[in-house]
Amino acid sequence: MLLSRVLEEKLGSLYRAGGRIVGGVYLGKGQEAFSAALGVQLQAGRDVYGPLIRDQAGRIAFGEPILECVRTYLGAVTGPMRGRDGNIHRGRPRDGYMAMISHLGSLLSVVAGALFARRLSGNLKDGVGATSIGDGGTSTGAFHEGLNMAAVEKLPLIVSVANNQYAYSTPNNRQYACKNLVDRAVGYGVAGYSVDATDLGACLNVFRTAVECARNGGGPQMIVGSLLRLSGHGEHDDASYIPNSARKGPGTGDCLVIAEQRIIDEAWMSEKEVRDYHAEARAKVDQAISKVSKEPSPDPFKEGWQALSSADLVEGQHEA
Ligand SMILES: Cc1ncc(C[n+]2csc(CCOP(=O)(O)OP(=O)(O)O)c2C)c(N)n1
Ligand SMILES: [Mg+2]
Repeated sequence: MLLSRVLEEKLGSLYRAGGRIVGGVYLGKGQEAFSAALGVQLQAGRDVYGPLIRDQAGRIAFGEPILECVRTYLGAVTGPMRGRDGNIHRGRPRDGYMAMISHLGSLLSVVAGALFARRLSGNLKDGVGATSIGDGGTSTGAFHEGLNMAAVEKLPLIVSVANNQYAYSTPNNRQYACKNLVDRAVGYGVAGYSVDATDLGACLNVFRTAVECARNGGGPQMIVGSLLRLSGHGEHDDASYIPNSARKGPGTGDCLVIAEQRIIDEAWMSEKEVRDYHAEARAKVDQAISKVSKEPSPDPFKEGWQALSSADLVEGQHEA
């Protein structure tokens, strides 16, 4: 959570400084607990993961080195997309780590499809798949089609719904008319859970339970976490449409601050140890940025045009 926060703050400042980052920067500020709590339950190699734009913490928890993130944002040819696709559109699909297409539901059927393909070829074993969606994304056709298919096939799919109260500038009361988004799980015959996504302990518990259920044949699991988006939609957006009144009250706090306070209150760590972790995270991020800054961009005369830019990523092809 902390490494994700520090990394994203750095990416945000590089974006605002101009020139270093092409395309947008989308942050998961305030969603780290919900995202990381899912990521730590998954195992690279065994499971499929399709993270979305607010899942930097989940990506790190899943095992993605921060260098892969920095190389993608800075367009280095050494990155997983060889500097050919930016920011959150990165992954290693051959390893079950899906490259994001869109934030609006399309990854649900991609992850469901990967699980189905593994089952048909006898490779699924006890693997599960997970992806995320926002409150706005649950209104899209892709979300409903994907979830229905996963439910009918009883696929071991975990869908984490981060209800951060806004879809860009659209508030919840203009987004859906059911009482709670978790009601949508019932309609598809899917197990549903609600959690305060600013509470790290609660998030860890709910994802542990859901992933275990999916591994043991319980079919799709949908977890709705409530929180508030603590950044703009992207760094180009100042979120001035969020009224101050929405920033108060339970479930609107900063999960990282809350988790650190709890760790100190419970005497699991001293304040100094927490500060040391901050310094360590800053050093790791600075090191990664400085290393990647010296790495080359792609050479258009040498690059091919595969959708997944390295030959190594394309199914069935390997670099010599
Ligand atoms: C078809 C389409 N329309 C619009 C967009 C731009 N867009 C990307 S994410 C987003 C809002 C998503 O809101 P939500 O699902 O609540 O996720 P959050 O951003 O809050 O994490 C929009 C409008 C898009 N990517 N695709
Ligand atoms: Mg939202």
